[in-house]
Amino acid sequence: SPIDTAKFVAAKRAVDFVEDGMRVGLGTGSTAAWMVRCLGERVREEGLRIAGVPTSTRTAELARQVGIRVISLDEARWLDLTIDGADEFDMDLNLIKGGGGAHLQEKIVATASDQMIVITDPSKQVEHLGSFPLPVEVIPFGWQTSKALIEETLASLEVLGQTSALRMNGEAPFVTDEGNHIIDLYLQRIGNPRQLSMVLNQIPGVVENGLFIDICDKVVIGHQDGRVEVID
Ligand code: DER
Repeated sequence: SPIDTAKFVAAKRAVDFVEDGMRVGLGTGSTAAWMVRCLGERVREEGLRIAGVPTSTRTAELARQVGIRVISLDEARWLDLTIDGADEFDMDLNLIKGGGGAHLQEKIVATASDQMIVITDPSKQVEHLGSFPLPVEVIPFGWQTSKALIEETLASLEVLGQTSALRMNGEAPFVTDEGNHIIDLYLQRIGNPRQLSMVLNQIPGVVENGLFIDICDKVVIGHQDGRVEVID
């Protein structure tokens, strides 16, 4: 499909930045899955010697399937490069991530990397973050209280929307790789993402939010006609 072509060309371009001997953070989502497949091809065909640190169990499984040596973040300690997708990016290269429910490990791995490259298609580019619901990971204990505290906090911040919802997986609450829940915030437009990210993470029960501020170094945009743009 055209959108798959856009994701594929972005993923393939990003894999060109991977050098022999690197420790690479492997993102989660459909665009990141194309990246893992392209990286596996380079390992098999060029004998590229890299170690991959996955950001979810499903990425770990795919990486092993395509022949990438998978190690834990604790074994790697620091990474040379992380390549991951995003749900939105603005012109400051700030992101909303977490659409796939993996933003906690993704943010830890991206922060432990010398460089983060985000692979996207044009639908992810926005003037202001916030049209995509902002994921906030909360521990299961007292999650309804956490949700209420989050909404109370929103009233005092520069956001247009004030509603939130527990993310479901069918009839049951969605559960992350760490066994936590996700509250999606419908903010419409985030005026001050840096402030919002800090305030959210101060709320008891909140583990991490999906705003990536000053973490992304380069955005690769794939187009369905095969063109690729790199913004940094
Ligand atoms: O959950 C995530 O953070 C994913 O990276 C998401 O932001 C992008 O997923 P996609 O590549 O399937 O659109």
